[in-house]
Amino acid sequence: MSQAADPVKVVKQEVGKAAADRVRSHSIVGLGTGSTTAYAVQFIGDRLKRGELEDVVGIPTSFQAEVLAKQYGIPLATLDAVERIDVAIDGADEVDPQKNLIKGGGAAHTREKVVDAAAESFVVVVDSGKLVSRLGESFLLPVEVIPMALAPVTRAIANLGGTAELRMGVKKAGPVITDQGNLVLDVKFDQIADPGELERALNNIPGVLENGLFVGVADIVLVGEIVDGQPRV
Ligand code: ABF
Repeated sequence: MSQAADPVKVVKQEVGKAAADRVRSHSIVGLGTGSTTAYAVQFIGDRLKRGELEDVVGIPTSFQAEVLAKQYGIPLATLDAVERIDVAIDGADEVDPQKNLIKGGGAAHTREKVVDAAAESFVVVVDSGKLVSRLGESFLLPVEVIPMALAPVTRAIANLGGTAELRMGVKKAGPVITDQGNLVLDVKFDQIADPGELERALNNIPGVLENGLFVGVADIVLVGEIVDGQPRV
């Protein structure tokens, strides 16, 4: 008996496809990280293969994005080789009504913010479970920290009202290490009243490289959900 399709997977596929369908030929595309964006990368590759698209160049935001793009045949470039990014497609962990985001569940938010913020159009791809009324409700805020500054940064975050926890790897054998060779703190704030102010305050702490608040960066948010048993974007 065939297994019923996982509805979350179906929704991720649909929203990834909707984002891939927005890509035009002769464009430079920022390729995000995460399972939803992975479908967008796959569908862009499919469109290239079918000849629906031509002359697309990808700018990966992580090693994972680079591997996926190569797997699906999307030519890649680095930021110093392009003059612009036409569109960036990326996931998120939380989206608020103002299209502000928390990202970094995949520990890739530093390169993601560089690419997403540089894009003419930043398209976010999420399932409806990521929608929140206020950031920080359901997801800890990731903060990338250089290893030698872990202790003072943890104290400085506490002074901002946050409780920081070092992100450990899957087997808890050691901490997660970012593509830049740094550590990630996951921070609980009781409430994030002003995401823009907190984003600036965190990045102003010596030793913090980047945090997962993306305020005023997203242009379009594509939300996938199941309606009457059918996936809808
Ligand atoms: C990445 O996508 C991360 O910034 C974010 O945490 C993640 C969301 O992944 P998924 O689409 O798998 O939920 O960009």
